[in-house]
Amino acid sequence: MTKLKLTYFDFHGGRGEPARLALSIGEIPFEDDRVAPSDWPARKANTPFGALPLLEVDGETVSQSNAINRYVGKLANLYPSDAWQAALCDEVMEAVEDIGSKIGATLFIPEEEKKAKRIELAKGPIPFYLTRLQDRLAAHGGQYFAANRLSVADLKVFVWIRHLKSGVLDHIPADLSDRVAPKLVEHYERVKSHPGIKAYYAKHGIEG
Ligand SMILES: N[C@@H](CCC(=O)N[C@@H](CS)C(=O)NCC(=O)O)C(=O)O
Repeated sequence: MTKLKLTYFDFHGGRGEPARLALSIGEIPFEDDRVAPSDWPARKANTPFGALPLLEVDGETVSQSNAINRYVGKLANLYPSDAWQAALCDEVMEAVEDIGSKIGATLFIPEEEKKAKRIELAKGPIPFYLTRLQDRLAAHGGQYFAANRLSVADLKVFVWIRHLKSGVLDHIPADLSDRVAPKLVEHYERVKSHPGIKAYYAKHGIEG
């Protein structure tokens, strides 16, 4: 049997979370390797591009979150087999990367700069991506982003909306997505209520 090890930081979110969710929904056994911040400097040099997540498959390593999402999506039947639907799924995952990178750039900067940058993000780029994702959802049937069924694109958007709604991002109002993109929040609730997602977070003792 193929041996899988998914390595990411030790929190319930971020770029590694969609793959954890996909593997769990697909009931595919994997080693959930969670890196503590104190261990990261020593491990960074052993990664292909100096970053996480990483997936090890029978000892071979692949990095880049969306490459990993596509791979585990195929294993878990959460990636469209149709080439066009697969492109729609990819489009959404890359869009979340675009906005996620902008938000990520504000994580470890001085407080004043962080505040200014986040206020700007909450005024422009975040509402832009929220409404455009909502439009793509509506254009593709309103329930899921591709092939009218759950895919890794839905998981990636779910993880992003969950992060926004959690309120952990200072200066970005936790209700921004509710105000700007209510249909996307309905989608978040739809994904959150999936039995596989509920089981995953119940196993980790958190609400989801
Ligand atoms: N394009 C990469 C970006 C990976 C990335 O920036 N990962 C962050 C965590 S989400 C990281 O490893 N940061 C620690 C570091 O860069 O030292 C991907 O999609 O996987």
